[in-house]
Amino acid sequence: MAEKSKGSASYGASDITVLEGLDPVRVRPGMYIGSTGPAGLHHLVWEVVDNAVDEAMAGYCTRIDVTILADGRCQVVDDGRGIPVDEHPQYPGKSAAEIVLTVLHAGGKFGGEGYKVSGGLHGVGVSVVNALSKELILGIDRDGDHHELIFKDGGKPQGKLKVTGSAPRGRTGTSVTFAPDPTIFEEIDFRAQTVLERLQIMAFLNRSLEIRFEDQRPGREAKEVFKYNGGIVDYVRHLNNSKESLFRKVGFYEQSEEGQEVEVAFQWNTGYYESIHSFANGISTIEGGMHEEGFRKAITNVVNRYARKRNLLKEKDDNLLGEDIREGLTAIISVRLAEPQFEGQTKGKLGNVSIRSLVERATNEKLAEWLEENPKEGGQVVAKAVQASRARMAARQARDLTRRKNALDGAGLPGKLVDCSSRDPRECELFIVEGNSAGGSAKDARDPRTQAILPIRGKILNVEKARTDKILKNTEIQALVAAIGAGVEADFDVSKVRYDKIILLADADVDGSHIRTLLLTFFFRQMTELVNSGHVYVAQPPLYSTLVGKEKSYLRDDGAKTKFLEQHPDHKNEFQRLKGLGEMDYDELRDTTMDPTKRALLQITVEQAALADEVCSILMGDDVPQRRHFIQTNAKDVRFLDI
Ligand code: 0RA
Repeated sequence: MAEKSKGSASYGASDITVLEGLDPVRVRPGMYIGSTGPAGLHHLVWEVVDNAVDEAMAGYCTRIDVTILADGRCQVVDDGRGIPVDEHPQYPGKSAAEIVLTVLHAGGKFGGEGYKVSGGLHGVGVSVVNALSKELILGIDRDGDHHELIFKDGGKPQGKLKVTGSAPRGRTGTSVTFAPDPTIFEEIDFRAQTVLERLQIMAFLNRSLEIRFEDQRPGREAKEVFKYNGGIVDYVRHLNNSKESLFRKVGFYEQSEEGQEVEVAFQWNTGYYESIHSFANGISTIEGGMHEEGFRKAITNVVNRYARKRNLLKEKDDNLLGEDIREGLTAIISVRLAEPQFEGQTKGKLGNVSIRSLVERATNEKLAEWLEENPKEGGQVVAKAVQASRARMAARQARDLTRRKNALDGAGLPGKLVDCSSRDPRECELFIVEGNSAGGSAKDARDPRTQAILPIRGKILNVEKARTDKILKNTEIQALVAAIGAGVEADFDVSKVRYDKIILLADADVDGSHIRTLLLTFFFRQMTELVNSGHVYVAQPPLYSTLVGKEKSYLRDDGAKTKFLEQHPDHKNEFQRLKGLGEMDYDELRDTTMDPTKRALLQITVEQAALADEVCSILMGDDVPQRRHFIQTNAKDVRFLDI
């Protein structure tokens, strides 16, 4: 912190800037953007885009252009009012724009009435982006003038905001062009797919806002325009596109009261999973919260009341449970409120109690109205829920059966599990291995104290196409559930998981890839918490081996092979493609894939549950042309596939 100047007269604006400067951001970037890895890098983009979206929400911006420039910098241009350029009352001699870019949390501090900050992913402000950039160029079109100010080396202004020309005719707006600081971030390469996914969701959540994306990097050129006049109705349609919808219509209602508003869009599909995705001020609330609670409570009431009124549920019948009603439901709940409280492990849970009653009231009134007005669809919803309740009872029997069988089985562990000796879950790992022969080498390669092996025979059941009762009768799935030891589906309790890491180990070929996808789908659908809390990993056995002198080198993929050739320009041996895990000796398998000190694991994360949901449906569902298209366009994306 700056020492206070002695002469009182010299205590002025510059001292304040020192006190409130950007250094803390550079000292602890993680506190402001979560990490300095790829997620943190992309937060920079979200922060700038969120500012522009706020301007759109305030009603002043209709279009946002996000461009990754040829040199790798990111540029965000909006057609809002433009950040104010006049002198800031509290900072004599400095423009408001300079303050917004150099003072933490300055974004909403002025403008009084005019500017209510709402989004801002973490509300940290665009000054954080400036602090973590090697260079940032701010452009503002306002009052007919084009203004510019350049910042360098973590947000140092290079002079004052200046008029450098006139604004294009009638244009107002802000442009921010920034180059992330390579000394702060592990890597500074923006991933187009990540940016696109986020921009599309932004466009869904902000009806009629046009968001354009362009990648100008050589060899990676791409362009995309997102604009949805239906808003979240279009979002629901999009999500159900990969599924068979129960009816054509998508329902919608909204309600607002002082300081907060809710929008809901919904449609059922013929599948067995619920996919309710909720957002608060455009931020995904992956852990749910008050808005989801209000919705769930009300939809259960409304549908039961409706079913009884129409005599689709008789007096003697039990009420339908919420889970019966939500089977196959795709819904988006989007709320906006003044001071969102994000809680929970990943700050993905909305804590504001007042929003619960708003969503509950809105759903009670308006969903009931929708059912009255759409009797055909209403009947279909009830019929599906009744079927689901019957399946639920059958599933309970299957689950009880599984439990009883396990109880008879001594410790309740499946016979083919080769368990580890440690009983401390924090250090234990479970390798799920495809095929018996690979299972054999994995057994020899493991550290028997901390590493357990569960061989899986052939392809497991595709859980996307079966209801819970059938899923639980499958022996491979029973073995998985028993080995992990934390129950399944509604009964799943992540605190009981017997291993810290659940690692999928399958061949690097098409079959292995299919097995991996089936397993990931199973975990995502039936043990969602396991995935969300980061327990699931994919092992990465090498794809190539080659001899360097007498030493065998292993290379994970084509990228590693290319790098190897760059480092060994004189390398003459033709590379060997490893076909399967079974081909490796146990010591090779240990050294390349299993030994915690040498291996590289891929952690499975679900940044956007809606997206993972969609991917599961596409990969495991019935729509073959759509699946083919997905695989062709995403084949290089190692997160899910490596065909
Ligand atoms: C403060 C006050 C006003 C607008 C903005 C900030 C503003 C910030 C950003 C960041 C990206 N695009 C932006 N657009 C606007 C209100 C200005 C007024 O009252 O005219």
